[in-house]
Order: sequence, then structure tokens, then C-alpha cells
Amino acid sequence: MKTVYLALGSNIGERETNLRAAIQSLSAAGIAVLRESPIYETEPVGYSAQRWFLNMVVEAETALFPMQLLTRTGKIERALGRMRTLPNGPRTIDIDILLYGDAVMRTPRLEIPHPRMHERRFVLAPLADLAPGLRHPLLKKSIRQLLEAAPPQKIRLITQ
Ligand code: GSY
Repeated sequence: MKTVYLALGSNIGERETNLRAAIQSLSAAGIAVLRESPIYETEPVGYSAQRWFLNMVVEAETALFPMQLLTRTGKIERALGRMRTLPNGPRTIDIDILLYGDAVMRTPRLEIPHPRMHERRFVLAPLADLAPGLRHPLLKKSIRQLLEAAPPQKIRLITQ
């Protein structure tokens, strides 16, 4: 069993309902969600002319290998009606693999740790709520330290 951290985001439709549906689907797909962060409302990064996101992070346990995990999360995104109109555009649900134990891997389809997690407050803030002392396996810094150093981004806590 591996402990994994997944980032969830939604900025289309009933955003909180989409997050909750993703958590339900993960549990049904062999990805047991152990803990959930609070939900944050966050300014879009990248393509700014879109609705603000709801973002959160879950800690989960799974026996799936990384590529199997990616396939399952991709299926859940599609099943929940993910539409990709623009490269960094709006989405019903996005599920990103942030960390897979302390594994480091780089393939054309999947990079672990997630290659942009350390620069995204919308990921680091909820991850720090769950695991502030966890060390990034490549950067060797704690999530708390990465959050302190991350570029500015408007985020606000909406649920505890
Ligand atoms: O990779 C996640 C999708 N995404 C987000 C997001 O989840 N939240 C915010 N605030 N901005 C984002 N830009 C992209 S792309």
C-alpha cells in the first residue's frame, strides 16, 4: 500500500458537488481516501478569464501502481464530464497526482512529484493543512517551507 496525495479542482457547475463526487468515485476505484483538506476558493492560474476554482487535497491509500492510478483518475475525470476546451481552461473536475509515497518518476504521461506543485498555492495550502512537515522528495523542503516561498495567488478558505 502507498500513501498518495491528490489535488482536486473544479470551476464549472456545482463545484463543491463535483469535488464530493470525485471523492466518492476514488473510494469506489480502489483509492481509499483517508483524509480530506478544507476547500479553498482560488484565483485561476494560467488562463485568468475564467471562474475561480474550488480546490482541495486528499490523502489516500492505494495498491495501484502510478500508471494504474493515472488511468483510474483519468476515467473518473471523464465520467464526471470533464471538458477540456482550452489547455489551461475551465474544467468540471481535475484530479492531479501530487505525491506517490516518496517516489520520483518522469515519463511522457506522468511526472511524480507533480512538476508544478511547488509553485501553486492552490495546491500547497490544502496540502499543508494535511501534511505540513512532509518533504518534497526532489526539492527536500517541507510543504510548509514551499508554501512560504510560493508566488502570490489569491486564495480563501471556504470550509474547515
Ligand atoms: O491543474 C489544475 C487546474 N488548474 C487550476 C486549479 O485547479 N486552480 C486554480 N486556481 N488555477 C488553476 N489553473 C489550472 S490549469
